Amino acid sequence: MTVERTFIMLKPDAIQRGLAGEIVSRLEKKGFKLVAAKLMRVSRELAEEHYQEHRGKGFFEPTVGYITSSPVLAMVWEGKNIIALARTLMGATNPAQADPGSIRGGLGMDVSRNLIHGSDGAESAAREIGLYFAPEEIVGYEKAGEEWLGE
Ligand code: IDP
Ligand code: MG
Repeated sequence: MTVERTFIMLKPDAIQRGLAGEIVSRLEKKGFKLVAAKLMRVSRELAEEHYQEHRGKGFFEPTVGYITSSPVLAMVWEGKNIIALARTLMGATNPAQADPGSIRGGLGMDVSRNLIHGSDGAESAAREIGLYFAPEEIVGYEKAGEEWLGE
């Protein structure tokens, strides 16, 4: 396991429903380290770039509309094997099928409002972090208790 960084975004429904604290808390309790965060409105151009792999699919336009409809909380989190671990914590894309203990499965009901985005691999993590953050916005630091998270 190597230390990785992943791009995690709380989508407009998470902010509007007042679930940002709950979701950030789950990420913190897992042991992940927050290294960048900003509340922002995603432009259509950025949303289309973010979801470029889905261009042409039926849910592309609605997803771009959803992501640009209201502010999001864009973040970079760091940890050993975090890309895969964060995907597990988030749960399946469709909250109706996600494990009820997961963020999507526990807090959401419908695939069109699934609360959270997390990078699905090392390449997409690097690409998405670069889309949303300038290098100087990412803040590395020593976090208390890191020695208790693994060997
Ligand atoms: P992921 O977010 O779990 O990686 P993807 O398949 O990459 O899932 O889809 C990107 C996003 O597009 C989803 O998180 C969700 O917001 C939206 N989406 C995917 N499939 C559907 C669908 O069938 N209906 C509505 N929205 C969808
Ligand atoms: Mg995806």
